[in-house]
Amino acid sequence: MNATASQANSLPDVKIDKNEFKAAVIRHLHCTLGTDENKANSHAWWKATCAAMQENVLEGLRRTQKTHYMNDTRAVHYFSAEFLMGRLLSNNLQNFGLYEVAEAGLKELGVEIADVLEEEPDMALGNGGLGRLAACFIDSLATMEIPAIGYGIHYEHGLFRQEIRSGAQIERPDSWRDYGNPWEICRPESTQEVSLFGYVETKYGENGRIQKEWHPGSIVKGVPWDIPVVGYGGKTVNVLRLWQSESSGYFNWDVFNAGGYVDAQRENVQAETISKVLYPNDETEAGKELRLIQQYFFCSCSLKDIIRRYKRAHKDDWSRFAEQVVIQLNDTHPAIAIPELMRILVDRAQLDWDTAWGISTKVFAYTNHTLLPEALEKWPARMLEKILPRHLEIIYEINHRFMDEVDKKWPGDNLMKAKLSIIEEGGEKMVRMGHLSVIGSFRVNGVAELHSRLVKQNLFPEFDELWPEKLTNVTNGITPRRWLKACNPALSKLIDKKIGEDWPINLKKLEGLAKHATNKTFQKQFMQVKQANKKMLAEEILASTGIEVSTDAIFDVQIKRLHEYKRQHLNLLHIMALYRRILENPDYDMHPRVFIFGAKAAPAYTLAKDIIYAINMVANKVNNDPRVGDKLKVVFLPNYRVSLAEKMIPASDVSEQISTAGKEASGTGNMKLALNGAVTIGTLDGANVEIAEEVGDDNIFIFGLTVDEVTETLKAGYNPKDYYYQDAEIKAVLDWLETDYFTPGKPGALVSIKQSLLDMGDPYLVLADFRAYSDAQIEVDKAYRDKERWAEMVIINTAMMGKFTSDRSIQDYVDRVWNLDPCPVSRPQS
Ligand code: 7GP
Repeated sequence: MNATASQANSLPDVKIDKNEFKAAVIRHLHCTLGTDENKANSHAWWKATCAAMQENVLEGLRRTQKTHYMNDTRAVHYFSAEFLMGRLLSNNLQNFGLYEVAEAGLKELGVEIADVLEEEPDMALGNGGLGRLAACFIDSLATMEIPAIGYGIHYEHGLFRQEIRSGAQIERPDSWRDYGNPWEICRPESTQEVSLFGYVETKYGENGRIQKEWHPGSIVKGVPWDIPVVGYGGKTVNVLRLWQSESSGYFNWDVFNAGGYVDAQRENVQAETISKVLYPNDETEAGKELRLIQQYFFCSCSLKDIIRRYKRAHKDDWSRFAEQVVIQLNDTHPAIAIPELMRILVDRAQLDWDTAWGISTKVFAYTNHTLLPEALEKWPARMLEKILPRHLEIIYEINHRFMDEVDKKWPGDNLMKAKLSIIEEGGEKMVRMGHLSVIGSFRVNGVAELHSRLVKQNLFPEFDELWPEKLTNVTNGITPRRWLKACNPALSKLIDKKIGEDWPINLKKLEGLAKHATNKTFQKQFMQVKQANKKMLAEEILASTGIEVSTDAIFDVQIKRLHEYKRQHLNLLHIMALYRRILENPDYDMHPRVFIFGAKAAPAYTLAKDIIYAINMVANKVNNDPRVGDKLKVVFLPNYRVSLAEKMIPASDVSEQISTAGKEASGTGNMKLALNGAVTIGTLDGANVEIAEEVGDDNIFIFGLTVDEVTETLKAGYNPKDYYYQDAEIKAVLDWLETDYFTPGKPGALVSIKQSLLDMGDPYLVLADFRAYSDAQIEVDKAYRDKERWAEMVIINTAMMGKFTSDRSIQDYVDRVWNLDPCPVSRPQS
């Protein structure tokens, strides 16, 4: 069955009226929280409202699980080390169609729903794009009524909270569940045990077969917490299952007997550290033992959970396993699941290797999210040998057999073997998790057309030659429920009136807005919504930074993790250039603009932190310079996170997507901003290319070197100093960084940025693209000043984003990777 067909009748249909809702909230205020209406603060109202909602959620969950069990359906299992969920209350209300009911009900109780929603801490169990994509995908899976389960880690602390002190980033621990989280349910009955360390014994079985037995050095427990995932319409409620580590009480007797009492205890403490914190790295490999243990921990728990469920229906008959189970690996972080499944099938279930491999390679599919070499995971073989000795043996066996295959295709070609081997030789022996993932999966995808082409051409060309069908593309998407309907209620209502209410599950319908793009009345209505959203953001900016901004200015937004390849510093250099132009010519002709940033830097990424510092120092100077007035403002909003994105995106006029071509795999913020009527200024990178195709060249500002030009420029021996000496403005701006103009009394405090661009070779071609960027910004300025032209561009952007719903991405996975059917869950007749 086609998944979209089943969506047709999945508009919200839960029938609860205002009075029932109020009664449920009051009941929970009294009976769950032990307080009452007179005493309750916003936090208590939030918890009571969640508890009232959770009644519907859990009923939906029960019914969904029963339906899936009865139908013994094939299901997709989304393995991801990150799920960046954000807040759930508003989303769950929206998806059940109860938002207005709750709003009105709470109002009658004397409570503003906005205050209640603000109480919820973000579930920030992810770093950036990869984690948020996983969250959008499980929303779509539930909405499309596809049997699916997300598997990950129940981090005690999610991504750090960012504070800005004297301009610099400070990391504070995140504690999203300090006072309990109302959505999650602990399932101790489904606890799993995970083995670590130890050694492997080789034995001979009865049939003379070699048997391997892993004697682990320690065992930890994995306790699952379930977060219900409510689909739009409230019919299917899937589960996100997150594993928390606990000590198993298993005692390391060897260590103890040898007198190592403290060491033996330490292992118990270590057990609990496994799920303690999320690694705050984005696009960087974190080569740490604990990280490998985290990865193995959640993969092992999840596989055992899947197998337990499978065996309930199929006992020891493994022949149907690959028909029932597909596992999507969200990047290589869960790649260790491949040898783990092989271990279970070969060592435990006693299948022969070929049968086991036949099953395993029909189960796994892998998504690649980056081409950056520093993000391609590799583990020292030595580390694997210590932590997972049996898995290393299995990886060697997989590799050995694969090398035979390579030899058949390229006989005697040892260079080719070295290139394709899972094991990287030379220095310290390393296990390449990307190669393992490609070899162990039946399908591999990139996340945008351009990126997938580069995966084929540059990253895995020989694999593509060996298995021409394996590498493919699935362009990313975003859930329009959270990223338009819930975060931009005013625009959503305007769209409802114009084209009907079912666009959240059929986003292509937005195209119906295009024919009104030149209609004056509609333009006015659309821009009034934008203006109102800008006013709300201006208040937020004032409250959190003390900076006053005019809503008549262009709100120009760059929100994403801080990384050199994303080039926030290109944006910054251009801001400095504008500042200089204004100082040199007080009549410099430009429409007032507010440049707004949101970004976290990995704590160990010094240059990224320096860029945050520089943005804040420049902001400080510019915002307080009377010669500038309202013409130019710079704002860095601290602690960028999902809930802040939900406030910034609806209020944005310009979307900065300015990565070096070939570096941003896709981007998803670009889609969210365009969907909410921001116009993109961007390079031909990632999904920008596809956004440009959808909106047309007149409705986007494309600039800069293309992928091919980047390659040529570097090949020709790129010298950033040529740009420095030839472009007086570039020189002046870079030299400015060396003075103490922005950092009084601290000359040189911003010099690392200049050094990275001049002395370190400007690896991301900031200077090469500067002039083109600056020229494109002049075009943006011109376009904005023509109110009608701008309104038309804005409407066309919203209208043409249909392709980028995550429902379309999921449909692509369903059709071309997972091959499964939706399983409709019907509501009881009331
Ligand atoms: C990101 C990519 O940088 C971004 O372009 C893409 O839209 C997103 O994944 C979703 O596919 N990658 C990460 O967040 C990341 O950590 C390292 O990649 C593996």
